[in-house]
Amino acid sequence: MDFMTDRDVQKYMEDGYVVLDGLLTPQECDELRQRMAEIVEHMDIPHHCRTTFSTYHDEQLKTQMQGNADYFITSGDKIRFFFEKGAFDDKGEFIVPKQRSLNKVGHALHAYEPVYKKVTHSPNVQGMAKKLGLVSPVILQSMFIFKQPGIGGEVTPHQDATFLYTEPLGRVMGLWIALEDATANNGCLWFIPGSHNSGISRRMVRTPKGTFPLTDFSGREQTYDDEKFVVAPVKKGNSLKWLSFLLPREGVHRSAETPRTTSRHVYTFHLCMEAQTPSWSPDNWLQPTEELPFPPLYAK
Ligand SMILES: O=C(O)CCC(=O)C(=O)O
Repeated sequence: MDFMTDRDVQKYMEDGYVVLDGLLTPQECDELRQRMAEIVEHMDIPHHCRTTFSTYHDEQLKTQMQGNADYFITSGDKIRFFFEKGAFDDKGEFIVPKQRSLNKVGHALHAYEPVYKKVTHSPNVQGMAKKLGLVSPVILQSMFIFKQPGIGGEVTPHQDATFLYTEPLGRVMGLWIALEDATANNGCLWFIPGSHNSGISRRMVRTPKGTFPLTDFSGREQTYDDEKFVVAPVKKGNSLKWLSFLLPREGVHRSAETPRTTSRHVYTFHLCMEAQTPSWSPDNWLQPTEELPFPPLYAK
């Protein structure tokens, strides 16, 4: 039986996203989390690379000025660490346990970490892409997102196509796998069904070589009616698939008064529909490199 049914495909096309049951077993989820715990245990981050991650533009600029400016933009073919705001003191020393300090690890787990590679190329994932008629999809990037208890901001409403732009639009899709139950309380995603039909209004682009900052935004984020967001809880081992111009946001507005009390670990990666990438924008922050051309999904 197909892992993704005709009904799932229809829902995905209509709403721009669909929750799919049973991509991974609980044991497979634990295996990915265990491997990440080992990676974090051994991470060695020079002070100048202690880079916080934020979806707010002014905070991104501040980070580029404070840190190693190209730490983010050159992370597409590496495994790098991005921290929560508030993880370090003024001297760059951890002020929270390092296991609780990370926002995400990215962006090439799918290429260099065997357990992540196996999941990314698994028969279910390949079957899903085939069911959607993708002839030669490639993997663009992958991330482990932590959503730590007690620290960290929310993900503001955004469209992935702002960061991963193609012409025509709609060639990129995300697969987001819950490694723990993702609920309205620990920061599952919310979507506006059908918002993939209204295009994008903002892009993050590389700036000309030799200029600073290294990336900038053109256009501005649309404003959205909060009431229209629909919650998308996902059980451990299940997954969410969405189109790149759909709008995810995290549901709960986090502040010092409302800290998250449990983590919400996910493994997520993005696919582009074709191996030949005439549609892949050279202005995107993420570019294939000699070291790591975008790998084909239909390979082991
Ligand atoms: O998991 C999250 O909090 C954000 C995920 C997301 O927006 C993405 O992967 O593009």
